[in-house]
Amino acid sequence: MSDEAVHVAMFPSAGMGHLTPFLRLAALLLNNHCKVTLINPLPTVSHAESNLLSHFHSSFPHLNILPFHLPLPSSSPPSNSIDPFFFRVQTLRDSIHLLPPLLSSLSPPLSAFISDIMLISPLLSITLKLSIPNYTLFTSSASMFSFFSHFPTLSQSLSSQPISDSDAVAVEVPGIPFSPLPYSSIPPFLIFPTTIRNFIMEDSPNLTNLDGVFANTFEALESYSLETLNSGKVVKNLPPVYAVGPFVSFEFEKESQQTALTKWLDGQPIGSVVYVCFGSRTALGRDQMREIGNGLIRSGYKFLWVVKDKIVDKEEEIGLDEILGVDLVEKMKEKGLVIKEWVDQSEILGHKSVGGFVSHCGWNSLVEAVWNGVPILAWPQHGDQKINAKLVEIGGWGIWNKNWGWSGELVVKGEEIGDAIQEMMENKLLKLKAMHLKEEGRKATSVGGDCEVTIQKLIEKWKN
Ligand code: BUP
Repeated sequence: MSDEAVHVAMFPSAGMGHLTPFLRLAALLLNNHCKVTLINPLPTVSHAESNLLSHFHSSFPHLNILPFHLPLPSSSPPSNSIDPFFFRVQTLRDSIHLLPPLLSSLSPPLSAFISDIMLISPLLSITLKLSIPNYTLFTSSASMFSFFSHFPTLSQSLSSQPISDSDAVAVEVPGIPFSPLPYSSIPPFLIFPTTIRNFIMEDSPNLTNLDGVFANTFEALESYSLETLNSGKVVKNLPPVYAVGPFVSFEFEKESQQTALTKWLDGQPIGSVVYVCFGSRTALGRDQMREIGNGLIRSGYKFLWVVKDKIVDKEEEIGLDEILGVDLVEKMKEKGLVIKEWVDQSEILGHKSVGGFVSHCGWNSLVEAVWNGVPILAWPQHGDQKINAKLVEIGGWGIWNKNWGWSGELVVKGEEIGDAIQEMMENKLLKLKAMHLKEEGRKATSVGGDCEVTIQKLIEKWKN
């Protein structure tokens, strides 16, 4: 069988935090002469997703895009507060029965199917029927994957009653290097009955039916979790977890309007700029954003801050003056750049003038920071982010002030933020650790490194 006959279908779910790693893995497979079919649910939720897909297709014209037109959802989101990306996951799961006729037209026959973790249960009946080896790409840390795998067992001991001191109460989670995990670090939507919790309760037991799990991580970053997962100590009969990270950004991710940013960064001294971004789906409250502005000024460092006012970019319509207030915008002018547009974050983190990253600890952002040796001021907001923040802290390449809580729990004051930024920027040990991980990450992706060897072995396996 020729390499080209290895045909992999990939099915991401919603949001840039999921689409980006899928496309980075797709690029790895395409560069290794696989045929890739990308299932593309339409319409996309955000502009950022449509733009990235179109850039990707221009870079890889031989990518086969399979449009998957979704029916209108049978119900509207229960309230305005629901995250539209979560709602999309629900629609995808409800629509999966429409996929088989589209798959049957694919040629050559599929060698493997790689789907988002949130889609594995509804997809299983299809892939099992068609006898296609079934993989998932887990888009968060291996620690978080341990949590996900162990969740049905863990859920039995979780109290749905509010706990008065949620830092003091902790639960054991095999595979997490800092277990026991305090209650306060468990994603709140998994403690109480929610749709996402129901999905995980359904999906987690199905992990043992998969052929493998891809993870955007590497030995030096998460050796404990990888070892524990792969030795069956988290869940018996779990399929292999393949560490194929750190995923690197590709040419298709370059943003044309970035030139002005790069020019500004070029003019700053090495390691002097703080980069601030809370990911593609976190819109902080305006009070909190104004405190961040004050904190950045107080820190005394130059900064590049990506502001998001709405969860979905299609709804961003209000200018910075209104979001942050004219006075603050004016005061910040000489000290840094504040932008509302999508930026090429990987390129920013790779710029020599960037010395620290105030991050929500989305996994892609953290891996991009590692790739570039940039220390972190962790400020987790939702979901998996406290688990990821703790990994940064124990790895010694960032700091985390746990009193800052989850998004919206309290408004952290500018003084505290400014002081924490100074601490991150001035702590030489953080930089040393970050640089060490950078070197290890580069080894993992170099010729003969873990990432390349694993991908090559899997491609060989799929040929047979
Ligand atoms: Br905003 C923004 N440019 O302007 P995470 C984000 N990104 O390149 P999230 C940009 O989006 P989940 C921007 O580099 C990363 O690859 C960033 O993923 C990129 O967080 C991605 O870090 C964001 O995992 O997703 O968006 O909260 O909730 O799935 O973790």
